[in-house]
Amino acid sequence: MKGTIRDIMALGAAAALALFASCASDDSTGPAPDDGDPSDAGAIVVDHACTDISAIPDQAIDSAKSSLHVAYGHTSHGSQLVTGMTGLVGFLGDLYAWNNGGTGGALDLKDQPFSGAYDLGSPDRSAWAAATRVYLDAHPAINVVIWSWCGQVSSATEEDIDLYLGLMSALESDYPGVRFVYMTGHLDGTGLAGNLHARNEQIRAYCRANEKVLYDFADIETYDPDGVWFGDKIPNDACAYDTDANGTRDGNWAIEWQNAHPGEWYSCTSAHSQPLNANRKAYAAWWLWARLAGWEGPE
Ligand SMILES: [Ca+2]
Repeated sequence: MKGTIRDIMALGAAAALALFASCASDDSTGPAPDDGDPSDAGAIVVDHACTDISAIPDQAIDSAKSSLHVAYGHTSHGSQLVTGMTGLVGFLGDLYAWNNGGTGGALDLKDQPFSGAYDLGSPDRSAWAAATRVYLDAHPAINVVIWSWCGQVSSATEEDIDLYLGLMSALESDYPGVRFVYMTGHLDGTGLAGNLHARNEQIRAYCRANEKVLYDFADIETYDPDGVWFGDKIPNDACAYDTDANGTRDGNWAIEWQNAHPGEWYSCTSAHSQPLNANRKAYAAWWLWARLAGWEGPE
């Protein structure tokens, strides 16, 4: 199985390059030349603009289910992806089925399969990388590895993030048949002037410059489904924000949107947050899986 995903990605290299800055298909300059270098597949950035699950063709969902074998390490915040994905099956049907092993045509997603580490910062900032190597060596069919943060980006130094990025890149070098998905850290209410934002920007810049795969957790939870941005309103992981710029959070965009749009979202577990946030994490997760399986994005 090794190399499968890379091969698929190479086929879509030109389109992927054109899409690297955004999920939307805004390719007005034509496809970039494909020089045949599989390392030139381009960045995949999955952010708030990648939350329209209806834009993902069923065929792309099926391709993800038939070709991907995902290992996902996370703690509570990161669980939003999988609790959202579980709820999604009840909301939109078995097309979006997933389980450990991929039985019945479902996506094969190993939830928390790693030993010795819990997330990107627990028990320390490097144990996850060692745990990943042990796991991959014993499970060569895995072709996607994704790890989330708990709150450790908030307290990270620039050097801490450099360590993360370096460990990820080393894994990519040593396991060329595996796609490694980077993540930003969840919102913490410190706003655009906070350390979290600076460190997330560091992760984003690195991923774009080095054509990585990024699931932009913080960006996804900074917008409501209508595209309204709350980034300058000190939003936190619960989707609470400051409606009147007095420095105190007094609104909640997810609860407000849920109340205004009955039937357009589904109830599900959403650790530290509202169901809508996990809904959108699930939509973006499927966008990620589809892109990793070769989907080039919406027409
Ligand atoms: Ca306020």
